[in-house]
Amino acid sequence: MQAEVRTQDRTALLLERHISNPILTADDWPYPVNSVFNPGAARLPSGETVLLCRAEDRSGHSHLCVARSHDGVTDWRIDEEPTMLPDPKRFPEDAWGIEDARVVHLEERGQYAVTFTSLCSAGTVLSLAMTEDFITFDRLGAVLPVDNKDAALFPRKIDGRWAMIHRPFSAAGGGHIWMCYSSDLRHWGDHKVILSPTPGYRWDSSKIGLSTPPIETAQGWLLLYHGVKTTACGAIYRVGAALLDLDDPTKCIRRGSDWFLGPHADYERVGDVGNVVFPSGYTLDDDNDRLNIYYGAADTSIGLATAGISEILDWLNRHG
Ligand code: BMA
Repeated sequence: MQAEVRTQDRTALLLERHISNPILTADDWPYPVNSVFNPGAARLPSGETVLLCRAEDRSGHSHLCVARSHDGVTDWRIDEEPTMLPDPKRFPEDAWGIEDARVVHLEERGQYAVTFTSLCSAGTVLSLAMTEDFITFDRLGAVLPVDNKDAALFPRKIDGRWAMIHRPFSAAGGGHIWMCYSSDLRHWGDHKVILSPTPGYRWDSSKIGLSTPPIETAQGWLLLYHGVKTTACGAIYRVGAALLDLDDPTKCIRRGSDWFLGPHADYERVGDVGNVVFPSGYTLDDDNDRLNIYYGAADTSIGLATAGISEILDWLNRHG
């Protein structure tokens, strides 16, 4: 995929924003929505890119909607109606909407695992659904109770069990990134904190949470995560990286000291929630190195940024 630098900003050295950004907005939708952002992503065996987008309707609640494209940038074919609506009759935790899907291909099962947040008066709940075609979804219900979000599975079992990253809210100090394990995808245990907000008034001091699902590399699991800094004008959401041990991902081998993608372009600075970049999905090019990172921009539209895995690992070596 060809990407071009749109602006020579401070973050463009590692990640290149696509010249067509934002690549998807509410204006592209075939039915009325307020905003589209925070998509899960997958590349199908046919090479087609599928985004499972969060669409917020004019009630203020969100649902998930599929957009497909052959090149992952243009000519999106968007489902004419919401693809996955909240289903509060079967899943009362959906009462206030569903949002922020992360998509992971589980080769062993021939399925995609979709983790997403369900919202209700009790709080935010982690839900899981399985799909093979992004048309029908088999919902497994709530897998972790309130208050939790920003979850994704690992694409393969680790030591014989499925593994998942999640982010419970902590009244004691923002959000920390945790891991847990399951034999059947329904019952999760052995929870352990793997990354915490950095102490001090730094870019990731208020809270952190998973961005895209973990990416397997020869050096370890590459984890992109968002960090939040709270300022007098509200929160700033930026993105950094860490590397987890391949055999035991609860061990962090290296963590970047700085962020490498932050709100800079107008569409990231200004929107329903300004100063937010929120990557939630990626696809990999045929060279097995170039990442296409799809992100929510200012909780309003969808942006695309590309980077080489080798470049991010090299950056981590220098900034870890
Ligand atoms: C987080 C999530 C995201 C959102 C972000 C910025 O807590 O709710 O869905 O994009 O805040 O508003």
